[in-house]
Amino acid sequence: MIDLPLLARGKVRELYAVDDGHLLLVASDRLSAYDVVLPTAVPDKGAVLTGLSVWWFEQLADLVPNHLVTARTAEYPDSLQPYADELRGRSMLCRRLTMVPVECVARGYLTGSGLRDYQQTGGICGERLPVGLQDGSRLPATVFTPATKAAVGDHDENVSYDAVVDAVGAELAAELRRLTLAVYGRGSAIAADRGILLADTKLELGHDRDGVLVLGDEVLTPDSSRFWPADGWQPGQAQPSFDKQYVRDWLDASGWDRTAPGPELPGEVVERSREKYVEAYERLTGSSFDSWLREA
Ligand code: PZK
Repeated sequence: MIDLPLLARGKVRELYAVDDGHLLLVASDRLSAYDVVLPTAVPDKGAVLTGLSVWWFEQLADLVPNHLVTARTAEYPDSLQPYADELRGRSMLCRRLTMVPVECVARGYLTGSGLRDYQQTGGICGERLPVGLQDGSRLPATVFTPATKAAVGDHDENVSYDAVVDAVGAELAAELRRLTLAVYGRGSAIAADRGILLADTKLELGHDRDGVLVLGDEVLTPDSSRFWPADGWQPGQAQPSFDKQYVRDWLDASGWDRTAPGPELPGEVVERSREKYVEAYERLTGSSFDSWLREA
C-alpha cells in the first residue's frame, strides 16, 4: 500500500500527491473489457503501459512538452523510496499541472462513440462526414473530436468545437486541436511503420506554473487509444483490438452478460493477454520489455 494522499483514481490507475509540485501516476495490472474492470490482473500490464507512455513522450517531445519528470525509481524523492519495488516500471513522477477540462481526442478511423454519433447525426462533434462510412472506415481527414468528462462511471460526452471555444476560449481551443492532431499524426505514422493502425487517441493537457501547455496523463497507450493490427483491417465490422481481442473473444464465448464483476480469466488467457501487451511494447518501441524494467 502506498501511504500518500490519493488525488484521483481511474478504473485501472491511481494518482497520488507527492509534494507541492509533483504527482505520482501509478498504473495497475487491472484490465477493463466492455467497460467492466475484470477481477483477474494481467501481470506487467501496468509496466507495459507506463513504458510505452514514457517512450511516446520522447517521440513527441519536439511537438509538445510533457509532465514526466522521471520514471526511474532511483531518482524518486526519499519519501517514495520505501515503495520503490512496488512502483518500479509502472509509475511516473510528474509535474503538477492545472488540467484543461477537455478530453482531447483525434480520430483517423470511425468506431466507438464516433460511429454512434455518425449514425445518429451524419457527423461527429458537429463536423459533417461523407455518407456511407462503416465501422472501421478510414476518415477522409483526421478529426478532432473533443469530449467533456462525465461524472464518475459515466462515459465522456462528445462536444462540438464551438462548445470547447465557449469553455476555454478560442485561442486555447485552437491550440488543443492543433496539438491533438499533431500527436495523432506523429503517433499514427510511427505505428503504421510497425504494421499497427492507430484508430484514435485521447490526450489530456494542462498548464504548468509558467502557463505553458503541457501533455499530461498517459499517452498513446492501448488504454488511451485504439490500436489495430494493420493486416486484419477490414471496414464494415468491429476491428480486432491489438491488445484485448483474445480476452474479448474468451469473454464472448463464456456467456458473460457484461455486468460487473465479470468472470475470472483462465491462466492461458491471462498469459496470452500479457504476451500481446509485451508484443505491443516491443513492436512499437523496437526495444525489449525487459530493457524497460531494467531502466526503471
Ligand atoms: C490529473 N488526471 C486524470 C489520471 C487518475 C486520474 N500532471 C497532472 N497534474 C495535475 N493533475 C493531473 C495530472 C496528470 N496526469 C490527471 N486527473 C488529474 C487521472 C490518472 C489517474 F485517477
